[in-house]
Amino acid sequence: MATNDKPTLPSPSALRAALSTDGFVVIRSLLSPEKLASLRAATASTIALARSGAWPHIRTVPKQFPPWPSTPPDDGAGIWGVQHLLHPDLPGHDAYATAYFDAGVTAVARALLSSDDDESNQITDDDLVMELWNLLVGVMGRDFELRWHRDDVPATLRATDEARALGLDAHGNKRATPAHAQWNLALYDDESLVVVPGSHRRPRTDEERAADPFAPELPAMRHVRLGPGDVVFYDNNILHRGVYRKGVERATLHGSVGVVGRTQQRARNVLQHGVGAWVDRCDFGTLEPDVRARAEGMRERLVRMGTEAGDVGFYSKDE
Ligand SMILES: O=C(O)CCC(=O)C(=O)O
Repeated sequence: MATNDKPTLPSPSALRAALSTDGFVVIRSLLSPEKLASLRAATASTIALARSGAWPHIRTVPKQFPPWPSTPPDDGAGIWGVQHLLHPDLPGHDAYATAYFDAGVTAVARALLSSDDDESNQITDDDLVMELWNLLVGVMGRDFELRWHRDDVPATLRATDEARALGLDAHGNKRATPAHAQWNLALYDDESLVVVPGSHRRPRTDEERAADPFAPELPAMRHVRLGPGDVVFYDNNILHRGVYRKGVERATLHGSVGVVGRTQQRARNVLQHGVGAWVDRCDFGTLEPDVRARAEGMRERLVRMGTEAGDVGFYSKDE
């Protein structure tokens, strides 16, 4: 597998087939060693800043869903994530912008958001919308686990409503091409993400419904094992969870990108994370000209989408 600036990617059809069948697709060594080194240096500083309480946009243990407090908990439980890597006030935001708008990452996203069946439904850079770019970090205070969940489908739904919310037709196929792509890009070995392959295409089984939300085992579940520079793109409505062991080094970039014109639900999801408060001030001046052009276009489309979506509030899947 190539580890230079132009990694060898599976074909667009192969990427879509894997995502469609399994609900996730792993691409090895997407990052060059140089980019990996630069991102590791940036994340070391960012993690120290966030753990010290000097960066307010964090995910705190033991809270799974937003909104999170703006300081780490007093009891030493610590943080499990850092939000808003493209925020202009975050030192290192330019390194994170380079990775978010990276040619390889966006090529995979474009492939996954395009259609096999419809020649006219091929996504270009001009269709992409900037969304979320966060960092998932190792927990230091104690072990921590996320419950089994789908990001956009509540666990309270009955099977027929769950199938509808998953966008499935009567044959279990997705009705529409996806509105966004989501990925984890690991800077160190990472096996925190656990998924049930294929579960994005069906309601939960009776066994899954009856299971403890923190069940350590579900039938056919799989730990997604990533090495440094590997990326997993996944359907965010696959049944999944995170399992974090105290003291394990983790710096995994966690992002999503949308498509212009595909559902307002995404605007709500993006804006609930507070991106609207700073997106106007993003600084992409240090990016290479082609990457900068892509970045400015994606940012502009987010601003437009935010304006059209109107007011949004936080929601909590804890409720
Ligand atoms: O830690 C992970 O990779 C999973 C994170 C996750 O499930 C989430 O943020 O909803």
